[in-house]
Amino acid sequence: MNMPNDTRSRSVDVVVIGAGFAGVYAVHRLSSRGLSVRGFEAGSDVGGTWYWNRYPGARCDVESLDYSFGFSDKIQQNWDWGHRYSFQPSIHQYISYVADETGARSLIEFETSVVSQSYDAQTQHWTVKTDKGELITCRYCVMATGNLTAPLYPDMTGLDTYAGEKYHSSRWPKEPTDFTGKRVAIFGTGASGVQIIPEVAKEASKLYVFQRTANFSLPARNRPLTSAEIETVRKHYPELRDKARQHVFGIHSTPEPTRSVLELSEEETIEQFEKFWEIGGSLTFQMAFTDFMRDERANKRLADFVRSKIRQTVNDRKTAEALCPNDHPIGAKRICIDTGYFETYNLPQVELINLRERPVVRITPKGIETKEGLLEVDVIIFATGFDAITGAVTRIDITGRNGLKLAQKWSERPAAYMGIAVANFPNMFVITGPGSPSVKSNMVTSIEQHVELIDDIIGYMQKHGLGAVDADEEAENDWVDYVNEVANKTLFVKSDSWYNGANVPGKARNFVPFVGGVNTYRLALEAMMQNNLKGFIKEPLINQS
Ligand code: NA7
Repeated sequence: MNMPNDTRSRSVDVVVIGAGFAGVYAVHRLSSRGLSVRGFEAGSDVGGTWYWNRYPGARCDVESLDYSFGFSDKIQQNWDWGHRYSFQPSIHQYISYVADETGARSLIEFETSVVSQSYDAQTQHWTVKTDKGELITCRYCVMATGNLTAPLYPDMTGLDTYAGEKYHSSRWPKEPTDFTGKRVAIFGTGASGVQIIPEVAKEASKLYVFQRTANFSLPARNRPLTSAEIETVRKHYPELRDKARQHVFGIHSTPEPTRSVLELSEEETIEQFEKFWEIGGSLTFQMAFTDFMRDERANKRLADFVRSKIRQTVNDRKTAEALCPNDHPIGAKRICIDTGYFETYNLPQVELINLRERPVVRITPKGIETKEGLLEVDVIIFATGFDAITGAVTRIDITGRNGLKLAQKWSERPAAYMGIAVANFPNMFVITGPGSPSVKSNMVTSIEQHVELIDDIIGYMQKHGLGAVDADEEAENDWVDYVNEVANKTLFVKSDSWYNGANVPGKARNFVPFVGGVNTYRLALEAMMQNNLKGFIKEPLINQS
């Protein structure tokens, strides 16, 4: 074992790549085991998603009292959440506090990206290279690279010639932006666009929203938390965290559904949905009934209800129709939650451009040319999403056994055994990787689960004198088949979305997250551990002296 926690060392036990929730906890947890750990982070601070996505209006769509770590009672007792759904600055402050409180920050090198890593089977070690040219050897690589990290920019003719300001939602500057009096165009009406649009509309003299696909969005009804709510949760954190761990989505605030919406009459359904609409949030709806994602008739009830709300809210009929999603079941793309999104289209300065009818011909130095002429703008905002789940991993040049490249392996199907280990890439662990609940769960619960699993696997290896563990290819294939089988029984597969890679030109089409639930997944992981790392090939430690 190397010198514990020596950040100057060129050889450590573990390299952790990324310093969001996953990286910070992994650094803390594995260094607490006595391993020497070094973290690398491209940004200048911890936070990951909550460091990069600092656009106006950025907030979480999971409730604050759920979206937090349970591993330290001191941390959960000390932290004060302000709102039902936290804003980006508050989540960023929280993860900074966790990094300081645990001491993880001192083991992380910032503004340093890992560019490549390769495995040497003779030594059972990885060699990791950073963009500063440094080489680090380590036994374990933990990919805490995040699921929504690698931003996508549209490939538009003439984009390079544009002379105005350009922003991507996920690469927002640290300095405050001010769009007062400016003509702004925004591309993208996913979760990020839906949050940005009402904020920018308050400042801009003109806002053009370029929409390719209309999205379902529900009101967040965000509000400050009361001290009584906070105190109740504080008192019961241990039970609530346990409840979250056993919950299909990994949350404690909303119990699991037990009945079908089809048991209700049409009138009862509307009455119930109206109540949920007032409560706000998307899980309020999604956790109420068992069959929204399993039965097209159930799904249509909710989709029709939301479409009727859009028509009631948006004054201009043509705009309202264009905003009504009609090409995918509700929930098959992530449902947005918003604050005044549809209402924004009633403002005189806001104009929706339906790209299906009015595509972009080219970008010019002055603005955006559609077939109906040039729209001059001072600012273009891209809220065009990510090469999700796999993108942040495959953008690193990763070489496993026998020269196998991870990007090549995943070009056909992004396979990982139990969503965490990739065959032929021994001792490399992908936190919330493909085939784990990841983005179809409360990310913080899933991150804790994976970090603790990695810690347990390493503990097992140390106890049994193992130098490497590698996912068995057959076990990996069986797991991916199972993930697909579970998804194919749902309506999640009935859309072109970033869940299945459809948003990235040329990317393999596979439904990537495990949608069988955090609870089911937990049982599978426990069975794997109880069966002595079933599905892993175990190699004894090669003595290097
Ligand atoms: P999303 O959900 O991937 O949304 C991206 C949006 O950008 C979506 O509306 C896309 O339309 C649109 N898009 C992408 N490329 C283009 C081009 N070339 N032209 C026009 N419009 C385009 O990313 P977000 O950042 O909003 O949210 C990601 C997740 O973060 C979210 O689900 C939460 O979990 C948090 P499309 O639907 O592909 O037609």
